[in-house]
Amino acid sequence: MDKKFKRTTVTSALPYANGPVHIGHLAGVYVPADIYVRYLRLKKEEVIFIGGSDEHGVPITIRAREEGVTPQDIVDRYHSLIKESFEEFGISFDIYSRTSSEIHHDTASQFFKTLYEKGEFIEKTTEQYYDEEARQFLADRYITGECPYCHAEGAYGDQCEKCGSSLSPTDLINPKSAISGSKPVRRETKHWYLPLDKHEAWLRRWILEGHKEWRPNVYGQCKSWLDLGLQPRAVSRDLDWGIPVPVEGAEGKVLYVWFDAPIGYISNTKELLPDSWEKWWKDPETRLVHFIGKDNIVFHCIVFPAMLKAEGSYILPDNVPANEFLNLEGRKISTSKNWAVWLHEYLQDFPGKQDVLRYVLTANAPETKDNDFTWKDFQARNNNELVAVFGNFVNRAMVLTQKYFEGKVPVCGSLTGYDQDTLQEFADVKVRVESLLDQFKFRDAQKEAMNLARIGNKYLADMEPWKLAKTDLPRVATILNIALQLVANLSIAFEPFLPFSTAKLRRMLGVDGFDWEQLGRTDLLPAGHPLGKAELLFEKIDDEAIQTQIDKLEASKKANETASYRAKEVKPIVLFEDFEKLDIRVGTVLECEQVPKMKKLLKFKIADGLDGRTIVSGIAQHCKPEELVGRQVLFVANLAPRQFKNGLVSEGMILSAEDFDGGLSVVTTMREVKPGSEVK
Ligand code: B3M
Ligand code: ZN
Repeated sequence: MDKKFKRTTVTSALPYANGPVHIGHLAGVYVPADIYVRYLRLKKEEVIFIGGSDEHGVPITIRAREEGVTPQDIVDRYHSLIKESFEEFGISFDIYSRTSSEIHHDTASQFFKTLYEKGEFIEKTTEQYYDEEARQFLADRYITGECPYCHAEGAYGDQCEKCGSSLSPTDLINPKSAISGSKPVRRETKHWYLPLDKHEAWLRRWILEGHKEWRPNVYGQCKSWLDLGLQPRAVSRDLDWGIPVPVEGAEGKVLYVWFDAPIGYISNTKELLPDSWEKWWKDPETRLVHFIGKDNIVFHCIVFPAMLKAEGSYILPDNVPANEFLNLEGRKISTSKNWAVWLHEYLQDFPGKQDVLRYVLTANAPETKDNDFTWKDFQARNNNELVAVFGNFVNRAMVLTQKYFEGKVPVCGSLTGYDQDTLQEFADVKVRVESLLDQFKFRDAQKEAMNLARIGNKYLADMEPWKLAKTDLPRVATILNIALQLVANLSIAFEPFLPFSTAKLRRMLGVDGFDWEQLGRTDLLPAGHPLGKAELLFEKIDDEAIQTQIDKLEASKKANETASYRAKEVKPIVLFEDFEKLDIRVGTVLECEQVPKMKKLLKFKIADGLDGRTIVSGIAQHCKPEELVGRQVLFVANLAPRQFKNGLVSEGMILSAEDFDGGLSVVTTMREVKPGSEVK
């Protein structure tokens, strides 16, 4: 650890208590955080690991309404389920608490008051949408309507998923409440805002100059937020679930969930260490690290630091190693479509195999880009790596020692060059694994650890001690001594990653534990040391078990496809002469490319039988540019040109069919026609 720090406070995102947790959560946040904390503990560093459930926010109230229960019922149910899943997977929190706790309500309330009294907020009265039927103000996500830019239906009050524009609810054409379906009305309401614009200058310096070492995805996201310019952000909401705004005249208002949730890290530390929590949050010699998913970057790198700074007595995060997303069998994990591997279900199907999942998720960790989990890969990594390499090596070393030396570590004689090379390779690993872990490169660090097992496995395979037993027992003793030292090393190197298996391994070796410092040493087990009983570390997973999982996913795919589906209601009748105003034509795609920095947009050069034109279309997530070049598409030729934020102008609109799951398929002609042909 950096010399200027004495201790580390590690937090991991507080999952919303409105559903169970799945492999995406584990891979993105909790396994990496746990690896890191276990590593620091092994190094005997001072560290605490803070977790908990996020129990406020609109989705929880909606869910409660749907089920006809109270929000508290919902969070009670999922908080326990989530907590249990984490325990079962060995996520070694020092505390896993919740934001509905009294101590959290007090802490967050006090935090708000301090900022309020210091004059760190501005108060603004604005008009917001109100659902008269549901009798409540509507959160941005609960208002849908037509996008004012691309005219797609179903845009949300905060963003259009089609063209990626960020919106405010009042931008929407024909807004509708997602709660009651009724047309919302505008009502005045007062809220408190954190003026992020006032914090922009120091945030720029602190992040853009001071934290160049942050992961490129984190740094990049912060930079684009800062470059767009920060705006004041409301920190209160009109809602009856949450922490009441502790100010007179604020009846019916609660703290915005993203204001109170990060304070949850502090409250949970207080709950854990009532007398010494402050040193973990206020001492400049404490290093604060937030493990999160990429959708939480702005809150942890910009909003929460601004809150902490405004309060005045807190330290700021030193690093925020955010991960990208994990997909499942090529599709985005989706709770509502049941496209997920739920942790509690995994454990029913694969009891005792927590480490296998931890291993596979780390091997595929979405550290630098979105990654894919597939059951076939899960099986292959288990069978070809954990079983065939790691398990096989350990098992051979144990069984042979049992057979030839009555289960006692044999005496090491003189070493050959090959012995020495093998040991040297092992010794170098410590530095490499450490440096990778220090940089939050868990995937590569685990790969290095696995390399140790490969070296060991190869060593035994090359030495073939079983063939030497009759002729040269002292040589067999040396080989097995070396092999056992390597096994002991594996139990250290893998401890942060595979806590269950390494505990088993220590039992098998008859030792209580090692320190990280001992990694790479070749005298971990003295000659004569009695080993414990050999157990199977990992076992093969057969095709049938994998097929069962694939079938399960297929079943939810089917269920979604056949879920009773009815097309959208038809729009009001238009006259023929109105239809004729629309000039739809066929064009041939000459060029098609992704628009830099705008993930959803593709830029087309279209041959239109005239001078050609440029069309920008928000379909990048649905098709690859190279698939479109040379194809004929339909486009609206007389749509008013539209300018995008980056200055790009779109001269028309390419027509696509929208599937009921939101997927888009570009419309084309049945046979080739001349570019510019009219569509009638
Ligand atoms: N509950 C969002 C999420 O689970 C939110 C994180 C809070 S961390 C303070 O993605
Ligand atoms: Zn749009």
